[in-house]
Amino acid sequence: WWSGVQMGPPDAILGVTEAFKRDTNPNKINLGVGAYRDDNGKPYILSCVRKAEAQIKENNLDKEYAPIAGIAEFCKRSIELALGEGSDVLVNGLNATVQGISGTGSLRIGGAFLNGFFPGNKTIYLPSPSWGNHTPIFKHSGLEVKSYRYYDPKTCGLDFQGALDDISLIPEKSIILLHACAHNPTGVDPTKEQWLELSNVIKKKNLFVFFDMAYQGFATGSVDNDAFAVRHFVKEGHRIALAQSFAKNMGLYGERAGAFSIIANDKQEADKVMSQIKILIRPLYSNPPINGARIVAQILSDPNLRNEWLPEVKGMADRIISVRTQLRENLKKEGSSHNWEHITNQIGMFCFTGMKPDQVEKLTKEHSVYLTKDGRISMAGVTSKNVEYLAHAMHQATK
Ligand code: PLP
Ligand code: TYF
Repeated sequence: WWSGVQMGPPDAILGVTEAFKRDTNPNKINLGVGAYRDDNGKPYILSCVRKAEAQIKENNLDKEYAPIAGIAEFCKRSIELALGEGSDVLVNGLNATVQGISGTGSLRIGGAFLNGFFPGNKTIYLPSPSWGNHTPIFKHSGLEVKSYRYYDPKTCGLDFQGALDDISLIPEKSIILLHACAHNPTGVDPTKEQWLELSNVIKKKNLFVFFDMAYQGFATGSVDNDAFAVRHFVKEGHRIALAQSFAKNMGLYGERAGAFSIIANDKQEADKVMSQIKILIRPLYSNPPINGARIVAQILSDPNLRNEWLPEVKGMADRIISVRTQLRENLKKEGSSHNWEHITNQIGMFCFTGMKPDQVEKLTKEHSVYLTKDGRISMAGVTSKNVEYLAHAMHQATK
């Protein structure tokens, strides 16, 4: 039956880890996948997560199926984290929120809902570049995928004028995807003033906004700061879609805890939307996994655990900010003549280094430093122990 099946290429991001594992160089560094590591290069389990797990265990809960829309307390706490306590949307019940299979699954439910019910132009405009999985997720959902300018390779920063120009050319009633904070892969976010302008332009064009918030807390270390764009757009009357992930900010990668929300005009509309999202979920996977959602709900609803969580997210963000500085300093020490300012200007988990494909190849082949071909490095894999080696390798590959 399958003799006609061709071998597919490895995943552009996860394939990097496979290559890394095959390398026997003891100095090898994996800066491919965006997963947080502590300063010893080890996966990090938050202490609030350990405590939540212990509390959950004590409660001796059963393993019954979750409802189609997931664990209610998880959904309520997730959207509250995004919009802020006391948000009008929550007070008036305007949100239809379901638990998704982490950020990816939440984006996919959103894609399915928009494909089924969006009354406008079923095309989603992504920033260029965007997370590599966005295009296949939305194509798989049946949407058409196009892009708008976002990143300027000349400055390794935001091409704000290019973005405004391209957005003003998007047909009215289309869908636009925005990274809520800590843009992946570039680490380049709009400033607060630029968000205000984007909100105005997008409103004028009557575009529907789909926010992808996979890094709340990871950009600045504050979950409230990082929700600025989402909260501002909602305050300005945008009726948004939102995908959330707890993979990064709670270190729950494999638990697959996330949420998808639609903000509707009124409670009746929200209820109708909710009913249709459930009908879409049922044949996809029936209902979501319970463990990660229980952990998230426990942390967000217990004031002690929540107060333990917030500094732990900040701790992760701060460590990344600190290794950015260390990397820049070490490149200077190496004598690199390039301008590496963007390493510290960019934020979140990634640095879009501006290294060209041949330099990336050199870095991997000659120095066993693994990263994606676009020159993105996951800063979360840089430590005080490997930063010198990394700077040396980057200097050798780029001089
Ligand atoms: N969206 C963006 C921009 C991401 O970078 C990621 C993860 O890297 C995700 C969504 C979703 O990740 P997950 O499905 O693990 O929550
Ligand atoms: O590093 C990145 O950009 C992500 C990481 O299920 C990732 O692609 C890996 C696995 C996954 C979701 C995201």
